[in-house]
Amino acid sequence: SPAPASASPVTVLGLGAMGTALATAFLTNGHPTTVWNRTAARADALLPLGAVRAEDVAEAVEASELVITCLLDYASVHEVLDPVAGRLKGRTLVNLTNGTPAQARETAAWAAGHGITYLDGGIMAVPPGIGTEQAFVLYSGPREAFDAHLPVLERLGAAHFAGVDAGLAALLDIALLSGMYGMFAGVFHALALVGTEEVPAEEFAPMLSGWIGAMATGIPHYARQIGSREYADGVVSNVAMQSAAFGNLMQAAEDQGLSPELIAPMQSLMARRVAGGHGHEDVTGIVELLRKQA
Ligand code: FVH
Repeated sequence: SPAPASASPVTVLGLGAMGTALATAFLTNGHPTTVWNRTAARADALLPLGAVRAEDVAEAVEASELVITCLLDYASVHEVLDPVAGRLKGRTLVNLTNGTPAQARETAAWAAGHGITYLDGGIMAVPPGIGTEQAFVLYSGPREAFDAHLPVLERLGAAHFAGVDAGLAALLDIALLSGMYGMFAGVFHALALVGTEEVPAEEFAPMLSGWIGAMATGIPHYARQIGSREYADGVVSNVAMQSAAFGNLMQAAEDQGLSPELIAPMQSLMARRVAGGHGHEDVTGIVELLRKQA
């Protein structure tokens, strides 16, 4: 009979900052954990926690039915796994390496061709967050494989099943990261801008955090407009007004000796949308200009 979930063995391939955090979460929850890393010394810190260091990838793969990869990119995943594809047959591979939906689907097809059960995943946490309430991980692939390994996967953080299409976890992951980097762009520009007048960034930070949080409450409204492509629904601040105000953001950056390159793309998109006769609509309409057929 299968081992109880609490004792299920796991193999972790890749012991960078994230792979080490994953292995630590399994070890501290009592899972027999076999680890492998290209640079073997990175396993040293896990040995006192009970990790078993495999001599090579083949040995690591054969140690567990559940094999987790967390490597730099999909090229390194294939570099590591292609030579041991035969040994992975009949096992479940959960690939938590960041990548695109296309890479996830290509790897799922590769796995299917070798008789490997494949779940693709996207980790929405930084390494110190793994195993805490802040962490969640997206998975896509066969539902039964996700369900079967859920008690183990939940050691890492909340497990969210994105769908049976292997590319969906990566799609959501990339979308969430896109939101994060867009936020970073505006926030970093704002912190640099106040610094041009020697306003300490640390003093300004709480005001900025509160503002960003308040603006984020509009996301469901924006989602309705973008989902329906009805950009005139429920407009509070039309894009013609916002475009005019945005000119001040650009001018202030120049006046203060700051490059506007983190925020500049919004200006041209808004101006194009207004020029196209959509000035009365909401700013969300700029996504129409992003679609390739536009
Ligand atoms: N760290 C984070 O904040 C983010 C959070 C969200 C998820 N990402 C993704 O997780 C993947 C791993 O990220 P990481 O933080 O562990 O990255 P590194 O510390 O740089 O470790 C990279 C590991 O990959 C190994 N590696 C690289 N190239 C190869 C290769 N050709 N063959 C075999 N292994 C390779 C590397 O090995 P070594 O340099 O120690 O020998 C590390 O184990 C990543 O997709 C993030 O986007 C993290």
